[in-house]
Amino acid sequence: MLKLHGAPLSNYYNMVKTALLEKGLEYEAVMAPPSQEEEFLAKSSMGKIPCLETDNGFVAESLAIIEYLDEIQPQPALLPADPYARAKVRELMLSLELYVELVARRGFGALRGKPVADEVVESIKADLPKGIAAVQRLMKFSPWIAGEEFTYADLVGYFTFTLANLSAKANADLDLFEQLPGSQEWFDAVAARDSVKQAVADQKR
Ligand SMILES: N[C@@H](CCC(=O)N[C@@H](CS)C(=O)NCC(=O)O)C(=O)O
Repeated sequence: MLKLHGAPLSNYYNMVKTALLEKGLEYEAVMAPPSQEEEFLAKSSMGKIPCLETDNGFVAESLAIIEYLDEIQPQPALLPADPYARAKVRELMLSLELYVELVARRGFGALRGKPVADEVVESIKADLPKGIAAVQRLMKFSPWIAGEEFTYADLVGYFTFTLANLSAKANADLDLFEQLPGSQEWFDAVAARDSVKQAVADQKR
C-alpha cells in the first residue's frame, strides 16, 4: 500500500494528501518531520516532506508525486485530457510554487513571531507582486482555477494560498484575495470539498 510520509502541518503534505483522497487511493500516513538525517535523505533527497513510499521505492516533490498518482489511478482525472490544457495546468502549478509560494516562504518566520531581515522583506515586496501578476494571467476562476474542470491546480492553489497569504500580509501588506479578484469564491469552493475538509480537520488534531 502507498505510504505518505510527512505531517499535516505542511501545506505540501496536504496537496498530496488531498490528491490521494480525491483519487480514492488507499494509503497509510507515516508521521515524519523534515530531516537532514541520511536515512531520511535516502527517501527525500532534500530532506523535505512529503514523500511517498511506493512498492518501487520513494518519490519526493509534491508535483512529481501527484503526477505519479494520476498515472497509477487515472480516474477521476485531475489533469485535463487535452495536452495543451494539461500543460497550462502544469504551468499554473509551477508558477504558484516558484513565484508565489517560494517568495512568500522567505518570510514565513513572521508567522512564527520571528524577525524577518529587512533585505528579505524588501525582496518579498519586490518579487511577490510579480508572482501574483504572473499567476493572475493564468488563473481562470470559471469556476475552477484553471477553467471548467477541477484539477490538481485547485489543490496546489488552495494550499499555496493558505500560508502564502499570511506571509504576503505580514511582510508586504498584500492580501492575495484582494489582489486576485474571484479568488475568494474559488477558495471557498475548494474548501468545501470533502478531501480538503478532511485535511484541514486533521491539521487541527
Ligand atoms: N518542493 C517541495 C517542497 C516541500 C517543502 O518545502 N516542505 C516543507 C514542509 S511544508 C519542508 O519539508 N521544509 C523543511 C526544509 O525545507 O528543510 C515539494 O513540492 O514537496
